[in-house]
Amino acid sequence: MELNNKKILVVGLAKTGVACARFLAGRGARVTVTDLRDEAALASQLAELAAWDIRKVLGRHDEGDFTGADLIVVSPGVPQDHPLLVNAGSAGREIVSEIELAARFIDVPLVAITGTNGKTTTTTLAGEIFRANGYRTFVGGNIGNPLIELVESGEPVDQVVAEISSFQLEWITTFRPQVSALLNLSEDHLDRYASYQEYIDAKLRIFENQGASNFAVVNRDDELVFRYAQGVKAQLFPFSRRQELEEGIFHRDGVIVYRHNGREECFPTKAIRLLGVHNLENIMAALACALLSGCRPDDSFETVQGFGSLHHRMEFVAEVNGVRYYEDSKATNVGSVEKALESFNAITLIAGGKDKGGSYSPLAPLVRERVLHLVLIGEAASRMQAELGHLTDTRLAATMEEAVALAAQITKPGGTVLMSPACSSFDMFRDYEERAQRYIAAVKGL
Ligand code: UMA
Ligand code: ADP
Repeated sequence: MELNNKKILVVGLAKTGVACARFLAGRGARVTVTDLRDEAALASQLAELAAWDIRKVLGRHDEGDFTGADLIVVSPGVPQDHPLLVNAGSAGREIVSEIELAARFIDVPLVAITGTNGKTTTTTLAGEIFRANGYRTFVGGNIGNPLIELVESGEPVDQVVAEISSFQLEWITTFRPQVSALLNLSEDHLDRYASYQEYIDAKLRIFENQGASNFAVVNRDDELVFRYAQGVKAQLFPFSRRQELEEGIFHRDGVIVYRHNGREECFPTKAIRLLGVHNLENIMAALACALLSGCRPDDSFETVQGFGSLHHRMEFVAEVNGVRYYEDSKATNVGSVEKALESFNAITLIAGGKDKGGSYSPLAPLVRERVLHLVLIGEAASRMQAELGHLTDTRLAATMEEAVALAAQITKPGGTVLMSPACSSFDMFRDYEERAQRYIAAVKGL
């Protein structure tokens, strides 16, 4: 792809925009970056671009920049139906996402992992497995470091493992992973998509350009995933916790069994440190991606056994007065909270935050069965109260500190206090990490 002297517009100047602008300018493109935030808000991003000759349009977007560009590179946070993008598309401008741009310059095999939940855990684990097998591996994508950073650095690698979000898939045209994995589907990001179907369709694009020489690793137990998987062109490689498979990877009686082309490998799960049934699914998906790519079973499984849980995903914080406190700040949708509730009994659940527009009612059976007290915070509190409040003792709290203090007062010894919000954090916190830190500090202060 020739970039020299091309007129390229980068939309959004956060992590993705900075990395793309730098890469493109380095390849001789005439780059304009534009962001709705102003210069003051973007001081640190601008400092990163100081050495480059890049035009900036900040605090607004100008239509002429869109219609006049040879190529537009869109950050994931910019909605696909933005009128200026729609107009530019109609005017025949080429529009790509950062993963599409990066993939055009990546010539080593790519494993791409998506799904509503478990992406980061599975991507991190798969990356570790490849490394343990001696592959020089770049792990990136939605996990936090754009793939274009790899291309910009020119670092030699043998394998890329990418966490991929629905937003990043919106503007792909040729993005074609050797192995794609779809872990699960449940409602999320309905503040961005007009319907659940639109979100699902974006996710399914991970398989769009794959062919018969590629693999699609899919959750056999997730009805929606498996139904849509029937349409893919890649070779289907299912994983299942519930059923034995002729071709695929499944769990039965404490053993993970991998079957491919008549070969079978068995891995006993006894010594695995990652807890929870959902993590069994993440492990099977990561193993499938690695083994289908040529990793060795023994080194791969050794890595699985040594892998502990990532921060802010059902993490134990402390025991105070006989009550155990857990922190699951990364649970930003209903699907992830379901898994957390399935893991404990006698729960005081602290939930709420920025509402993403989905329904909370899928939580009703578990709330009725396992949640003794529900403490709600944030913008979503009133809607959650309306949908779930009648099922259990429900209270409102103004801050995280107040929520923890209240939970400590009402939870009996032997119980569990779980912060698993089902919402994003941006109404009260900078991000999910700050939300976690505030909860941990409040618990430690008890
Ligand atoms: N903006 C505009 N015009 C608009 C809308 C937004 O100019 O109409 C600007 C915003 O002011 C902002 C920028 O565009 O400055 C948006 O940047 P961004 O949100 O794309 O932020 P990045 O830092 O580039 O982060 C993105 C991903 N963000 C999102 O998908 C929202 C990061 O995923 C990802 O780690 C990073 O690229 C590197 O690939 C975050 C995320 O929340 C962690 N992802 C979602 C999730 O996991 O649920 C999908
Ligand atoms: P993602 O990157 O997709 O957000 P994470 O691995 O960061 O996934 O986990 C996010 C949340 O989802 C955490 O609360 C975690 O406990 C939960 N989770 C992890 N894996 C799964 C899974 N396979 N199914 C449902 N929930 C999961």
